[in-house]
Amino acid sequence: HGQNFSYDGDQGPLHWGEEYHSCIGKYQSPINIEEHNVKNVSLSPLRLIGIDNPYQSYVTNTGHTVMLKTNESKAATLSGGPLQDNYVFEQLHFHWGENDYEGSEDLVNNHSFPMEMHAVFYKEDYKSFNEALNHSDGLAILAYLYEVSPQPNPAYEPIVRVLRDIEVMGKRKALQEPLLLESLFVPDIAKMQDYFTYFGSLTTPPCLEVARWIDFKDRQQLSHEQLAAFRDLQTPEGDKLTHNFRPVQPLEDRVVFHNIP
Ligand code: SG4
Ligand code: ZN
Repeated sequence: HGQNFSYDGDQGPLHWGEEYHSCIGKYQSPINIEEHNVKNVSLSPLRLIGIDNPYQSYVTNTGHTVMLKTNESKAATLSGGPLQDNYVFEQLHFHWGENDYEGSEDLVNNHSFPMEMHAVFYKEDYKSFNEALNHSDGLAILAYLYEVSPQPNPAYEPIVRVLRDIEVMGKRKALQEPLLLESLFVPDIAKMQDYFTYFGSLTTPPCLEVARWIDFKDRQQLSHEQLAAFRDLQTPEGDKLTHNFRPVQPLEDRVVFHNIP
């Protein structure tokens, strides 16, 4: 359950709502963030704790994305900013497109980016990720957007290097070295408080409306070759997973906030 979907055709995003009713809900993600239409706010500092220790980590080809988890159950906690409580790191994963001109889920001023990373956290009080999915304040998701650079980004090389070993759906592979989440989550501490935030959903079925999204304005860089490595992963059908982003959804009556550092 929850795996019975794809990014094209009969089971593509336009049909998700037939089986998963939340996918036609009012507060869906992703969205187009229009910078002229955000509400500026000054929230308490967003805090990420525990990310300065390296943790043994592994990646899995889920058939819909490549997902990274650590062997540590509380590798990192997130709090502050728009959040009322502590949120525990569960997993991170990526969304990409078939070329370097599309692939991100959220858009900014209708502009699409070649990749987006989601770091998913669940509310600590709910004890488990699955229990958190039953509550509208269950998840907090950090979203990172990428641009193409001539040089590879060394912080992502440990992940890119093992992708060839997990091309088939269901394959899993440990990273060679313990991973410092800080290198992915806080590339530049000076820019960490500059983000957009809004309430929305999971961007895949079952599209539950349980997520506080935090989209950093800072862009990270990946080379064309690093991006291309993701497109060689395979779908459940054994085709190439060339793209795995959901189209943007109506904002409806939601407000997107911009935190001014
Ligand atoms: C990806 O397919 C993840 O691998 C899923 O994680 C995740 O589902 C799904 O995206 C939706 O998450 O941040 N894009 S998103 O809104 O976290 C969940 C798993 O399948 C439920 C574990
Ligand atoms: Zn995602």
